Amino acid sequence: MGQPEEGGARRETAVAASELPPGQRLQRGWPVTHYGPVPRFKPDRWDFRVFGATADGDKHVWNHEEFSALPFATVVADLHCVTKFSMLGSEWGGVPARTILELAPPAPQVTHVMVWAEYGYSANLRLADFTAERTIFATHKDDELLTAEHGFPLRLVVPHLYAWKGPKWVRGIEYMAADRRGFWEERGYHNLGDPWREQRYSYQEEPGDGPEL
Ligand SMILES: Nc1nc2c(c(=O)[nH]1)N[C@H]1C(S)=C(S)[C@@H](COP(=O)(O)O)O[C@H]1N2
Ligand SMILES: [Mo]
Repeated sequence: MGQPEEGGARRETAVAASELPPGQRLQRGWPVTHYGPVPRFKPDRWDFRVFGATADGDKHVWNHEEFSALPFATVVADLHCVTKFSMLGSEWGGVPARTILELAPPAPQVTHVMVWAEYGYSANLRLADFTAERTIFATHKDDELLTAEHGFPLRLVVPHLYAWKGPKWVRGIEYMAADRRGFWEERGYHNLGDPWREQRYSYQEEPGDGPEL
């Protein structure tokens, strides 16, 4: 026997060559990677806020029950950590970022968003990255509710960017009329974070890629 295992190994090599961004390797299982402690979910205190330059000038707030009632969708996407491991082909379930944009539209001058999470973690995105078809606020992965370590009750998944651009334990979105660096973008990571262009570190940035450091 042993035939299936060989087949498996061959497939993995093929996957690594054709589907992984440069410098990434395939990861078995799902490691937990983040800075700081895992927050405890308090359902009665949890809310999701859209603020900053909204079209109507108001802050939009959903409590957990209201957020859970928003239309559910799924997206198949890979996760690429800048520390070089990738996890391929997960099915993320939750609320598409586009749904939030329709319910709480940004003002015309908005060019970027800051995604805010528990304990002040943040990640900045160009509006186009946020409105991308597959960007999703995930509550589920592969039909199972997220665990606390993986971001329960809500994490952002931005399939086409490195995973630090998708905060776990996300609590809100700030609409911005100019770019501003988030948590890792201020600490040496690339302002844009495209894994296919291997935009890992801020020293690789070209003029126009981000605000002055
Ligand atoms: N709030 C928060 N979200 C975060 C991080 C973090 O430090 N804090 N780390 C990011 C990084 S670098 C990665 S690779 C992924 C890891 O997600 P996982 O632990 O579910 O694999 O979460 C991202 N989201
Ligand atoms: Mo990461």
